[in-house]
Amino acid sequence: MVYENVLITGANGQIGSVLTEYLRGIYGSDHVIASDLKFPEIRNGRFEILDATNAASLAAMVRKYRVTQIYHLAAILSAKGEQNPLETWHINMQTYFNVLEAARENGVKKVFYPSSIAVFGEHVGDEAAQWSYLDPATVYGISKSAGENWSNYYFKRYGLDVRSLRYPGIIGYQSMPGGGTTDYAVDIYHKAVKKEVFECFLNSGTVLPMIYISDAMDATIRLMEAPQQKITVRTSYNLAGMSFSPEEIAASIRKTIPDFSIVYKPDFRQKIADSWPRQIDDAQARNDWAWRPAYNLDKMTEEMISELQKKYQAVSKQ
Ligand code: NAD
Ligand code: AKB
Repeated sequence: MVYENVLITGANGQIGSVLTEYLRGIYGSDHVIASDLKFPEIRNGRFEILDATNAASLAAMVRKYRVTQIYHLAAILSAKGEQNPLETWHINMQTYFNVLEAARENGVKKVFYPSSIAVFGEHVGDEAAQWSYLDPATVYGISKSAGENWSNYYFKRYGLDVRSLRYPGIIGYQSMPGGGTTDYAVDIYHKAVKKEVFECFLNSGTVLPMIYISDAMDATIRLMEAPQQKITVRTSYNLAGMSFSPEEIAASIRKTIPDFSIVYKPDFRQKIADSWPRQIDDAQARNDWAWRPAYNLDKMTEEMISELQKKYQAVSKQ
């Protein structure tokens, strides 16, 4: 049997804390090495402190564990990134160069690179096609679109099997988001379940592309397990789950929590949201590796509320 050894950077984050468990379920706990800048609150399996801006440490980690796949999640997201653009560029690009080089020099078979709907900008219109023009408005989006091109370059020049998705805003109950423009769509469920008024940093009608965490995990695994010949996009695949506005998610929540209340106080993140498309055309992903989302807004809302209610009840019993 051929074993895979998987290294995850930025594993403590919103996606990493969930993806790590998915990958451990597939490859076995001993074969998945989670890493981040510090230890997580709860440690279930192998974990290493790793600052991915440090090329030597990253390469040493790849050699130490004979890594065959890297999931590179470490990054600074859209809203937080605007607070320090040059530092964000440095972190997002240097970590990715270090991953690509460590992979190339040490025989890593596959690399996963998470891109974002943030690669699109004001000229994309309402719906982003797979090959729409990329004119991102944030340093985060600029770094992601540069990263997509580097992925394609390493594939074409060195044959490195880099695969990538343009995730929409990810919504899940397991973890909290870390500084993006779509974060409101997670926070809103926590406030609803805690019976608090939700103050939304976007206008009521701002429609953005989003995806439920289970669908995001499914798409990631499907992409990474697809046969090489099925992968026709080496920059990054468009990926769609659902699209909705704050007033639509609030209405969906009220079907279960009728007295839920929301107020709108848009801040600097409104401008970022306004630069992103409302819809994503993901036909290429559907055709190439049979991607289909399983969740719509109401189905996601039901699961989010029920899981968060269980979580908060368990905490209150402690
Ligand atoms: P997050 O902010 O929750 O987590 C990022 C993690 O990276 C954090 O735990 C942080 O400590 C770590 N990190 C930062 N700098 C690091 C460094 N120098 N070395 C090692 N680790 C470092 O982000 P997330 O939501 O989990 O996103 C993961 C990836 O997916 C990112 O690349 C992000 O751009 C991408 N993505 C996320 C979303 C989303 O909605 N969550 C959407 C599109 C793309
Ligand atoms: C963000 O809002 O920055 C992220 C993303 C869509 O990339 N959630």
